[in-house]
Amino acid sequence: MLSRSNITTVKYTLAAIMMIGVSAPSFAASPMLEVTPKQEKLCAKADKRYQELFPDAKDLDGVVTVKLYKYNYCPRNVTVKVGTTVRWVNVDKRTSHSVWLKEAGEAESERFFPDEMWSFKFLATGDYPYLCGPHWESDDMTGFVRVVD
Ligand SMILES: [Cu+2]
Repeated sequence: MLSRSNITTVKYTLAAIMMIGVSAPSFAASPMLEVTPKQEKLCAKADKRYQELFPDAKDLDGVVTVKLYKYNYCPRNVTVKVGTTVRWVNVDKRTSHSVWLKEAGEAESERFFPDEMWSFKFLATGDYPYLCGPHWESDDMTGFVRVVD
């Protein structure tokens, strides 16, 4: 996670670049994760599976759902308002996963199995990269939550 002082440095650097008339990069500092076309397809399937598994699921105020499917978090990047609960739902067929907000200093979640879920309420703004304990190294199973005011 960027520290406050790093963020300030980035802002001043961007301001300096703009003052000398060079166009600023398109938020090059953004640490949001790349989403490949393959991941987009997998996430479309994950959405379908979620609807099949939980046909009665309702969109709840203050809750954002991320699905876990074939070593991916879907969507991989989410931006939420402070106070939002993110609910990670495993829609895989047999693999268990976890959510580890490691850079925020949180403990890794329990491994949760198909049809199970795990939630975390974000009480402070900031960037929260996270990973799946068993699969981040082998499958780059990582995700990102940006919490804004
Ligand atoms: Cu995993």
